[in-house]
Amino acid sequence: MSPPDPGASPPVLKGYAHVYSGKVRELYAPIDASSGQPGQDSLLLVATDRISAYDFILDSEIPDKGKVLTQLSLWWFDQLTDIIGNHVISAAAPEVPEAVAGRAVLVRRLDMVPVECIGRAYLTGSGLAEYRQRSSVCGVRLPAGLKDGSLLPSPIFTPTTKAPIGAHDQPMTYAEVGATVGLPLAARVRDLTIAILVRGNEIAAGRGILLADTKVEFGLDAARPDAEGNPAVVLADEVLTPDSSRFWPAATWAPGRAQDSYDKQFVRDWLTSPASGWDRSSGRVPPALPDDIVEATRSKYIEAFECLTGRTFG
Ligand code: Q0Z
Repeated sequence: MSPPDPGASPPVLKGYAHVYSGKVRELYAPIDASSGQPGQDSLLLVATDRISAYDFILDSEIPDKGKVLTQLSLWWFDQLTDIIGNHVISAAAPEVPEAVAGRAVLVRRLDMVPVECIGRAYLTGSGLAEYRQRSSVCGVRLPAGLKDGSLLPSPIFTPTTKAPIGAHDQPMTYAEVGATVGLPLAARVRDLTIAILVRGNEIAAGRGILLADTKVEFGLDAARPDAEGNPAVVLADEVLTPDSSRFWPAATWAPGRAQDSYDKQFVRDWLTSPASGWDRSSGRVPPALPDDIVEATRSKYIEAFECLTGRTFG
């Protein structure tokens, strides 16, 4: 993944200090009115309309993508509250400023579990590559004969390290997660990751969408101890969005080839077509997208939101 353009500065938000730029999101800390300093208890997560494809952040933005993904993530948090609590404080004014209304959430600042928790229901991507080399993924042995896109016998936990931006995350075994965070917490985040993916697929299944895999992040909330006095494990970041998960259209799912992407298929097809004039292996940045590809892609994000939630977007 190419790092964000160092020349691009994040928008100034009155009353918030910018703390970090992600690939497609920005992180701010509210400035405490009495001290005039950034607070330590909360963060403002802002989703932009930026989009990535083939490990590049594209020059073109997808209008409303930030809002659609933020609203979808909030809806999923509500579908998961019986499995796990979440970090959301408020998604409305005045905690969320007008300038980023609909695409930002004020969240509790947590001690993040330093592991990318990935659950896979179907085999593809880096999981498939690892399977072809050694018949296992992150130490989980798999049956012979699986293909690109195969449904796994049961969902698996395939954690990775959190690499700095621009670098690639490295697979971890479950034992390595245990050595990093302790076995009780390793077991907890593994079971939670699988439970979130299973629930997500139960809900998505009837709505024409398959969730091939997902990345979730957990944090510890010291302010909310559990029954044994340990800090509560809380679901953080975003959840079950097309940016954190592979969404596949159920209608065209067919193991044995790369699956269509629910959200980015128009972008990928155009970038790899002669029309774009771009060669993926050239190392050059992809060209800007034509308006019709931008509009078709916007429609797919809205379609996924409306299809899953049963709500109308906007
Ligand atoms: C999330 C990220 C970005 C959005 C840190 N509740 C939390 N407590 C502490 N840290 C985080 C969270 Cl969500 C946290 N990220 C990833 C980066 C925009 C989210 F630029 N990093």
